Amino acid sequence: MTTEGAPAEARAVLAALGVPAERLVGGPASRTPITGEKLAEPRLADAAELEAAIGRASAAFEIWRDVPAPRRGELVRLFGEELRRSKAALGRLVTLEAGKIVSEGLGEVQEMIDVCDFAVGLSRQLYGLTIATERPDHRMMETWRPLGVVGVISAFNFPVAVWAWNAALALVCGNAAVWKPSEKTPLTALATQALFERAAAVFGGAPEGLSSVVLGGRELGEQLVDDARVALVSATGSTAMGRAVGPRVASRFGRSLLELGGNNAAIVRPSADLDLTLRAVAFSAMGTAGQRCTTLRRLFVHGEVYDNLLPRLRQAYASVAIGDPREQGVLVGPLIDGDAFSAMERALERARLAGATVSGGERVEGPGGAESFYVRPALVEIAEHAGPALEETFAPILYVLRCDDLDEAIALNNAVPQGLASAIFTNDLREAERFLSARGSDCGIVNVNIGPSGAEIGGAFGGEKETGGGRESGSDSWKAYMRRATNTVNYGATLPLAQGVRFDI
Ligand code: UN1
Repeated sequence: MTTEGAPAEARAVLAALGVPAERLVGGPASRTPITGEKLAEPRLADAAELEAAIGRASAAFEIWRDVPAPRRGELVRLFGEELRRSKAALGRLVTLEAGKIVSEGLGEVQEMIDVCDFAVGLSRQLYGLTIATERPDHRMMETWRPLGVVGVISAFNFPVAVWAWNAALALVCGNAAVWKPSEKTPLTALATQALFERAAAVFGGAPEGLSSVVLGGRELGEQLVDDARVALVSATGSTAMGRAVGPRVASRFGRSLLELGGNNAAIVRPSADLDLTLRAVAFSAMGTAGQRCTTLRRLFVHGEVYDNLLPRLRQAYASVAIGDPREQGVLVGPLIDGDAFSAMERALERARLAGATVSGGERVEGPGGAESFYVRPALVEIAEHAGPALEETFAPILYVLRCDDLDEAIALNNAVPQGLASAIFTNDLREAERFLSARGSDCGIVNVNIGPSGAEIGGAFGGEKETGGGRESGSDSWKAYMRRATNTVNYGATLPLAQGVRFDI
């Protein structure tokens, strides 16, 4: 497989996926983190273009909400087909644009396909309840209705899958979608939109503007957030971003679905299967170069197994293959940019000053010289749960702390502002159940004997506290994309009032 010519390859893939060449000129340079080379210059949208996109989406919604849900599912099914056909090409573009290793680039597209399949099934299962009523000859039920325009703001690290979680559900639920992707990953967004348009052409009759993408920066995001026609803003990114978005949407009584930062932990107990633990920790902490919101960032290891696990972990950190993510065997690709590297350096410096033992963390030579940022993942042994360990640094840093007492380990798991993902490694049923219980982990994702990252799409995805509280993807997350109407129907000839109230005129 070629390890050169990222710009040429990206251009070829974009053309094959149907992105018109004129979309790729006239804007700021978009670069690959693999080498730092420019891939294209996609033109950004201005305020008027976003205004028009929301207008088209609003008009599309008025048509789409009347299309029967299983028929809406057909469009999503066709989109899933396009994704299957173009999995290799789009996965490759994810690698080129976000720097993910090949199998993770493909995995990201698979996650899109999976959520399309899920949404297609869902399109025949948007169930409401029938509820017992206290009045004779009455029927009470709830029905779920489409919301309107859904604004999707997505992050660079899952440049297309997280949009697909939102869009696939939003569409089968009868909504229109407007997408503002990360400024760092515009090309995969344009390619995804082109595939969506192919599916819409095969479908025939999808209203124009049903799903669109607008490229731009913070101001464009703010405009999307503030527009009263956008019924739901689903935003994935930093807690700082969510802190800005949430109140703005709330102030106009819009809905928001926030999927923000995580500072995810795992607890290792004496009975843990250490081979399995090692592999799970390695993937969760070093995979995607530590740039998943579910990345394992803190590890609490029981003293009885500490001196067995840690040398093996240090060895894994010292030997993991880092480099060009297109190369076979490489497991850790580049950080997204120099800012990510600086943030990592700052966190490690603070840890060192606080007396931590740091292995790894140094810059590693990559294919692109100074313009790309490859690092050895850092294993940071700390004596105290403090300092940078309490913060989410979007880079591969794993803080390790010895902790014997399970209650204390659970308290530490919960002692950060975020509440996304967590795990325990144990073969002790009582410990596992305690971690899963109401007194256990306070996160949205609580696992046993698998790491905190790499969730399947069938479960509801998201977390508590500063993670934002939203749930996307599986289970009943679809309800966030609909409004519930409670309907009471009187099929009798009298008018009995609830609670026995009399009002005889
Ligand atoms: C994210 O990092 O924003 O569970 C999403 C996981 C992936 C999704 C991560 N399925 O790690």
